[in-house]
Amino acid sequence: MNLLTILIIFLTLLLHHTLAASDIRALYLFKDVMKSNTSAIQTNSFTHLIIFGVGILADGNIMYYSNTAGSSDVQLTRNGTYIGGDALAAKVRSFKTGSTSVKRVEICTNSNNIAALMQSPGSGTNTPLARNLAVLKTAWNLDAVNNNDEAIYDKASTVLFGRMVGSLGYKYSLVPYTRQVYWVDIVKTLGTSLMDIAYLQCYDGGAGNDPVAWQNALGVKVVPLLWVTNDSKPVYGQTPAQAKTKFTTWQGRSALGGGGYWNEYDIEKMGLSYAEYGSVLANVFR
Ligand SMILES: *[C@@H]1O[C@H](CO)[C@@H](O)[C@H](O)[C@H]1NC(C)=O
Ligand SMILES: *[C@@H]1O[C@H](CO)[C@@H](O)[C@H](O)[C@H]1NC(C)=O
Ligand SMILES: CC(=O)N[C@H]1CO[C@H](CO)[C@@H](O)[C@@H]1O
Repeated sequence: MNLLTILIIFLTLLLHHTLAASDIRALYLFKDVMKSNTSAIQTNSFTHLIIFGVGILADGNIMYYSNTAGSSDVQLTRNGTYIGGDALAAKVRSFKTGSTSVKRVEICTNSNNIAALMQSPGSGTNTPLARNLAVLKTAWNLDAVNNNDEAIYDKASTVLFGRMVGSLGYKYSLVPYTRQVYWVDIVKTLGTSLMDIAYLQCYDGGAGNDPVAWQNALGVKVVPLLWVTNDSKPVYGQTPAQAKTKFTTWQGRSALGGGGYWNEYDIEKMGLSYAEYGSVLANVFR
């Protein structure tokens, strides 16, 4: 073999590895991050954390809604200033620091107020919403905004908002459970360098979803999500062994982006093991 052949083989393998990377191991954080077990979250193979319950108000300010007994809602921004407190900022920043497997932290928002805000005052980077998202990104050291629209599905405002968060340096991920045609259109319009990950709900309303079919349709890496054992909708709960079977079957059919779980509140409430759920992901997705 001459050097050129070796180089071509090397580059082909590198490209294949890049395209085939299936190493996203996601965990949705439903419980107040001030109350959940940070060190367990950091040390059990999870690479992508998505903080649930971040909401956008009609005036463009941002809230962190408590889903945890004994916690209260926290207003995070006021007119372009971070007011969520140093302790909360330090907590979120800590996920990616020290001894940790975490590489990316996202905030998960629904689409309330987005259409009205994109109408007025618009999607410019000097609007209150853009300035609030910019200061929050810095305060929390965030990487992405996760679009959890399950109700509004307005393409025009979603595209404007997506480009706005992109211009602030965020990635813009999605987490659908239904409406594949709508999401294919959104991904196609925004492009996969901005919309780079599709977490896919494969429980509850999305229990029938096939992540391989979604990945083929969307043209972006799909990360199927399973719901851990829980007492809220027990029928959708998956033990680590059940999750391993599902993830292994999907991954055997086609290389996915990775896998993940909804959610750490149930892991703690039900006395489950972060290590067992994390090692299933570490085993199947690398
Ligand atoms: C957090 O999880 C670790 C295991 O990763 C455990 O050793 C520790 O006791 C837990 N802390 C609390 C406060 O539950
Ligand atoms: C919001 O901030 C802008 C820019 O700093 C300032 O011009 C404006 O007066 C502020 N509005 C309020 C209500 O504080
Ligand atoms: C408390 C409770 O009902 N937990 C259930 C959560 O989901 C799993 C899987 O379906 C059940 O085995 C548990 O009993």
